[in-house]
Amino acid sequence: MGILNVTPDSFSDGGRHVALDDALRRAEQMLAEGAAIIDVGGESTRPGAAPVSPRQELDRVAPVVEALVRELDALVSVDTSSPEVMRESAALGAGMINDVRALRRDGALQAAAHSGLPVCLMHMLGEPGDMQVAPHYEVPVEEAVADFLEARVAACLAAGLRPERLLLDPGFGFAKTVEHNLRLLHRMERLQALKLPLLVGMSRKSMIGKVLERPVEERLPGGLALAALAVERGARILRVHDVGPSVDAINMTWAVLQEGCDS
Ligand code: 7PJ
Repeated sequence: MGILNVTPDSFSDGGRHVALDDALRRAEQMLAEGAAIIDVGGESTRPGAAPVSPRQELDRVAPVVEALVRELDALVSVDTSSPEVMRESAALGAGMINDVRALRRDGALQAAAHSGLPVCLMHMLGEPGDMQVAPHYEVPVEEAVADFLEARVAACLAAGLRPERLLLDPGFGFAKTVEHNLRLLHRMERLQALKLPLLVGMSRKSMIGKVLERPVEERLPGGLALAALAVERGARILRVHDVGPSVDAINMTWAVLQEGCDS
């Protein structure tokens, strides 16, 4: 899954993909490098980011979703928590909803259920504005994440979403210290007990910056190591900025994991 930010303030490619043409070209490149899904986001969820209105978000996202579907026939995921954006994107041909708030906003469960689209449910506590203030869990972080996601799956099923349409994401970097993130990845097999496909996003995140002391533009090698470990621990979709190198890391990891499988 290649990341296409259409926010003016996304932290690692801030403002560069606001123009529709740029967005299309960037998506085309990610598809050529092996992305299967393009994740379009119009709300910055980086720590401390200011909230945007659904109208603002829709103005940023809708033209990009429409163009990606029409011109590139791409499988488009929409990174949104807003029911309005979910509804409009589904009407424009989006193929997936990616919600960092796991459909907790008013009306989101209903909008997602009505869309008929697959949905990725991500773990986060609080809101982007305050989530990194002092993340704290009463139980081991992997248990807290598993319990949260299990409850969200139950809410989805009660709202009429089918289990085949759900994916889960531990939410690396969302209301988590670097220690939480490392532990969560190390113990990600715990989430396989929920028996749903796992999606993870660690590309260029501050957990890499903190461990390696690297600025955002020097985090690719660290990110590839995390990608390999995530695949080994059950991740089946990786949300990344650097598609080509990630595809190689994933395919190499997969070749090792498949060794002996058909003998
Ligand atoms: C994630 C996301 C993630 C999912 C962002 C960033 C922050 N969606 N949207 N998982 N992160 N599913 O890319 O650094 O980890 S925005």
